[in-house]
Amino acid sequence: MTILPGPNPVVGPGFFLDQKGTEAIVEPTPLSTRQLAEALGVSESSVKRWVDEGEIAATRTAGGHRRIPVSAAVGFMRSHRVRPAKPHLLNLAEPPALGEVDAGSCDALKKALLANDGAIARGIICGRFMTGAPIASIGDNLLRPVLEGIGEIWRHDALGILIEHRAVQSCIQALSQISAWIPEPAPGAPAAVVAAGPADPYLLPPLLAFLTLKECGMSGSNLGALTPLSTLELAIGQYDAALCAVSVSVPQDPKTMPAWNTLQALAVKRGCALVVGGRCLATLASRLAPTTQAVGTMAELAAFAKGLVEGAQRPRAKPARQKKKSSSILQPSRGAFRRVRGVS
Ligand code: B12
Repeated sequence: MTILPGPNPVVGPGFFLDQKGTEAIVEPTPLSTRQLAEALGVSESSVKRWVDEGEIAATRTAGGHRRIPVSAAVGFMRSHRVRPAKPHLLNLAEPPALGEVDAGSCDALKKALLANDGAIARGIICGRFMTGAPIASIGDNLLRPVLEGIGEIWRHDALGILIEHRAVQSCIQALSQISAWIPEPAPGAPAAVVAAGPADPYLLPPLLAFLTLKECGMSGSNLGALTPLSTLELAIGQYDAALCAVSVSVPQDPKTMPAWNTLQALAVKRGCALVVGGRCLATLASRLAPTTQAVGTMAELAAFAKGLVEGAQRPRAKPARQKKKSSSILQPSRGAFRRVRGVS
């Protein structure tokens, strides 16, 4: 695929059109201090000062001019809760509101997806991330309820399935953009492998789980939809994964249990935490081994992953003291893993 040079004025920086007119997401051109100042509605001298003080990561051109990667600008906005004054300069096509996820943003996103207005939809989703909402919150509180509403349309409208497919594509584009803004995990960060199982075509749940784990500082890979459980076993070995997250969005027949049992046994053997979640988790949860974590939301997955990452950062010479058992807090620990919370 050939990428045409320069940001496309319609789709904004970060989204480029290839020669067939298909949108492709590539590393956007870094911003000048003037461009970022204009987008944020602050003076250029403020931006230069933030760069010089190390608040915003930047490179220098051969001529000595500061250049700010879009990911660094997003990182600054997130950590300082800055709302862009001219969001369209940052690929946010007039988001109606910025900030944490609220009912207003759900309504606006649903409206944009129904109208097939991908740019507005992306602006709303990316806007939530830019101004500080964690990926988990975007998944649990924005995409999940909005798609639940969209999922009812097929019952009374033949266009329902078309609308669902289009909506999922717009969400994937926004999440792919966000993925580029999440800082790369530190060297040696614990790895995670994520997938939806065999016969499970749903793309958003594994993508959200992967980005949630990436935001928590884990490295690894999203194998996507329709992944045989035996492939996940191979991936756990290849990545030396500390965590394997499987999304279950289609009902699990008891006949699938042998494959699940093999995966569970392998995870225990390799000291890999196996976490399952998803809309159809109830069809599987009661048959899972006690070593497997069954969790309902991305927020719970994030809490679990944070514990794992913190545990991996602790110096090995000082083993963590045995914590008191809790009935409501997930307590991950690489190698010595136990279930402290489940779905009944
Ligand atoms: C998009 C969609 C499709 C698309 C999927 C496109 C794609 N490749 O992803 C297509 C068109 C293929 C499709 C097909 C079908 N679909 Co459909 N689909 C949906 C829809 C609208 C959205 C699903 C989605 O992505 N949601 C967004 C995600 C983020 O939300 P979520 O899955 O709930 O995930 C959250 C949690 O569960 C949790 N979670 C999920 N995974 C994991 C994993 C871990 C580790 C953790 C910790 C947490 C976690 O976190 C997420 C964020 O909170 C739903 C509506 C709905 N209520 O969900 C219907 C829906 C699931 N589909 C339904 C149906 C009936 C079908 C079809 C049978 C017929 C049809 N309508 O086309 C086929 C069957 C497909 C199959 N092989 O099984 C029904 C299912 C009804 C039921 N009883 O289960 C629903 C509920 C629509 C409805 N109201 O009738 N569908």
